[in-house]
Amino acid sequence: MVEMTGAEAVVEALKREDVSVIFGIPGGANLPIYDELYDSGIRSILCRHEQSAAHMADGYARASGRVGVCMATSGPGATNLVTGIATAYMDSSPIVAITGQVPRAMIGRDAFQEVDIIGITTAITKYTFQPMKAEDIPSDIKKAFYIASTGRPGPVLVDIPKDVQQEKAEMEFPERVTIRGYKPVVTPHPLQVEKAVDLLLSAERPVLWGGGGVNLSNAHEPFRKIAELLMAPVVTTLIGKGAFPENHPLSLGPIGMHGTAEANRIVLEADCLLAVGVRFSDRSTGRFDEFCPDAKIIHVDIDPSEIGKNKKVHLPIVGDAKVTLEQIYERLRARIAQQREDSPWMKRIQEVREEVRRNAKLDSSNNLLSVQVIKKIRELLPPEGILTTEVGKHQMFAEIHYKVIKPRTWITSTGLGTMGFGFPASIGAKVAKPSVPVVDLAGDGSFCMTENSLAVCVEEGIPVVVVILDNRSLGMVEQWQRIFYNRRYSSVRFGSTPDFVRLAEAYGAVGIRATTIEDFEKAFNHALLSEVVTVIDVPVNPEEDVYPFVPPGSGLKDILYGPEEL
Ligand SMILES: Cc1ncc(C[n+]2csc(CCOP(=O)(O)OP(=O)(O)O)c2C)c(N)n1
Repeated sequence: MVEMTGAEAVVEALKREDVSVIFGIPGGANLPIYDELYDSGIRSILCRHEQSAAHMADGYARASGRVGVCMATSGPGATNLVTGIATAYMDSSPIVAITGQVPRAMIGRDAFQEVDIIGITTAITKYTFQPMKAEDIPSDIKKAFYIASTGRPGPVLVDIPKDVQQEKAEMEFPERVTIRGYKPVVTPHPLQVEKAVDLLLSAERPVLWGGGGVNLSNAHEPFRKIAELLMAPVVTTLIGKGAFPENHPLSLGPIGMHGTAEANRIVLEADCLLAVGVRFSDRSTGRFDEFCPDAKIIHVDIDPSEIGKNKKVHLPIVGDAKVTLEQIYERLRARIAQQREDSPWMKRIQEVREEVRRNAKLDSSNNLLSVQVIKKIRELLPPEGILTTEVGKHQMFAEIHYKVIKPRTWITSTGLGTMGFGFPASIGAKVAKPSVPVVDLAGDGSFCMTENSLAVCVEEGIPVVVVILDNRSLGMVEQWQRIFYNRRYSSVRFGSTPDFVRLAEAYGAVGIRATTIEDFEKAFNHALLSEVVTVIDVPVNPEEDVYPFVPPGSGLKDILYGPEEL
């Protein structure tokens, strides 16, 4: 037991969690904590907007696999975090958000900068804490980190009234915490594993489907080994890119609205689907009733509430993806006599690939500057380099054309689809992995939402590279208005956009404009070596559209290869 203030206890508890960096903005209600941070040795990155602070913590978490921490004051500071917290929640990213609250006696009295952030975030956090006594802080923070990082990861909020931060108490820092009613099941039931092995062995057309859960539990190796043993093609979700190397011969890429044509075609032909750490989101499956109609579906997930939520499955397995896949692999290996290299299934996959290639004649996307830039980034960025994206057409182009080779090198907002996420997330990723190059692929609309984080990069010496595919419009929405609303462009074209080169320079960053692929290559190589954040503005044609795609409300089989089919 040691006597200290609540604020001292917060910082001590963070140190005990090995927190080396926090992203945030101070204000009246969290000043005691910021005062303790002053000489704590923890790096405190001063953000320019709390939304970005939460995205930075999220990017840090996704790149490193550790918990990211963000901080805000009460009221508007706390509400500004909300989009970032919801983004992390939808993509199961472990962050701890610490907010200041008005003093206890003022709660519920409409005090200055008071907001019920616990009430507001209950639906978008895994859990929330509001310590009402200073002595509760050490265990509440310990629990917050434990809950955020175990089971299905997610955001946890700790809201601390200002006078609790100032109060002195005898503190006890627990080494371990147990929480009643919270016991994530890590080890799968052996009978279910055995049944999965039976199903996979009796399948003629098995497909593996990897989601964010494979990345979160670092299950890449057993996932790959099962695919190779079964000679089964692998598809992923959008967030699951990186679960399996996309340059592997068995990889077909992601399924879904903007998945690859071959992945969308083949998954529907499966007679057995091993779905790992996916949530069967409508964006991936299209119409639920038309998704994999003939397949026996095995669903592995650590979160039991995911099982059967959107799609009935034949074999649920609750467990950690890595532990479960390792067990499935061991049992499969013991029972497989020979690999199925020239099975009819492998021949069929080849056939579909060739057919898609022929159809791709309709798809002019290979000639588009956006796609050329994305392929060039892949060519020039080492496999361990990290790409974050914003949300829009550029993201969907990247979903199809950017091959993710290594785990945790692809960071994008999939569940919430948050514009303005990618740039701050790239900053968090670079802080987590300073020695690897980090690039944010942006649309001009998205970048304008959080561009003020350029100041953070310059001040803190965080040299990320931002590539803007600049179509001077809200491109994704414009494409939909072009296709589904008869070219009635309602509030999607920007009459005025900043000159991004001069905008970057105004912040003390480097700005470069590239109008050809050759210019881009030069600018990008230069940016990779730069010690200052660089913004490369690439003007592109607003009418470069993303194909193939599955229209909303359709099944995956209704994929469109090009505008000719509309
Ligand atoms: C915060 C937020 N607001 C609105 C949307 C809806 N939305 C989805 S894509 C998009 C356009 C994105 O434009 P831009 O960032 O320029 O990328 P582009 O599509 O042009 O590549 C919009 C407005 C969103 N996803 N997020």
